[in-house]
Amino acid sequence: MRVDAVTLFPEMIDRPLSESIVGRARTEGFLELGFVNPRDFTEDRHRTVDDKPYGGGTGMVMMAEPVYRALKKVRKKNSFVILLTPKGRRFDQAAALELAEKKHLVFICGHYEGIDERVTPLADMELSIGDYVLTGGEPAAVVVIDAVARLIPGVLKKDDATVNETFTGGLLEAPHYTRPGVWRGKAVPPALLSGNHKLIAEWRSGTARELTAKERPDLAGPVPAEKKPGGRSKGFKK
Ligand code: 6GU
Repeated sequence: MRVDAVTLFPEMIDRPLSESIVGRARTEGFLELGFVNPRDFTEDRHRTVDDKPYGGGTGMVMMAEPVYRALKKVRKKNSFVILLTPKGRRFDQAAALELAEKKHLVFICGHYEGIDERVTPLADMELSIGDYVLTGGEPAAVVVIDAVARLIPGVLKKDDATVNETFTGGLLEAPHYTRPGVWRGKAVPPALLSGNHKLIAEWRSGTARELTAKERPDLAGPVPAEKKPGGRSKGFKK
């Protein structure tokens, strides 16, 4: 897959996606990642890419023309163009699976207060990674590209690593354990030590179901009747 990012800050995307699994996917050619900087498509002495918002207000707005020219440079017939913006469709695993089917993704990253609204029709999709505000689309691009890259066949060693995992089946995944069998008095669930593959699979699916019902009853998937809405998630317990 080829991915290009239209961004004023290519290093914000390039650096985090040079490590670990995605870094290797790039060196092995599963993922080609390129960058195009709107600043390189300006013509004034100061290479201006932003200006004050019409109607007043704080912050600066990215001008349409440099973004348009940068996009024009990388966009091909088969490109799927994604505008990263907090008002976009919420990114989730289903969206990652959709994007993993594309040959060429182009991400447009806004910065400052956003991009001139008139570039929006240039995109095939507007995407947000959640209901909070980032300084720009670049961290969101890292998140989306990471989630998509690991779905490219060959990127993960075991093909089924993406089959049983959290969200793909509409459930959270059962927890994982490794050696030692007893760590500081805490034992690994006996089913996992049984060597009985059927028992292990049953433990994992049962545990996944319970965990999802308790922590994320909002998730799709087979949810037990006793699901209780409004439960606070683990990370927020006092
Ligand atoms: Cl895609 N961009 C910005 N600036 N903030 C966000 C976002 C994107 N997704 C969530 N917050």
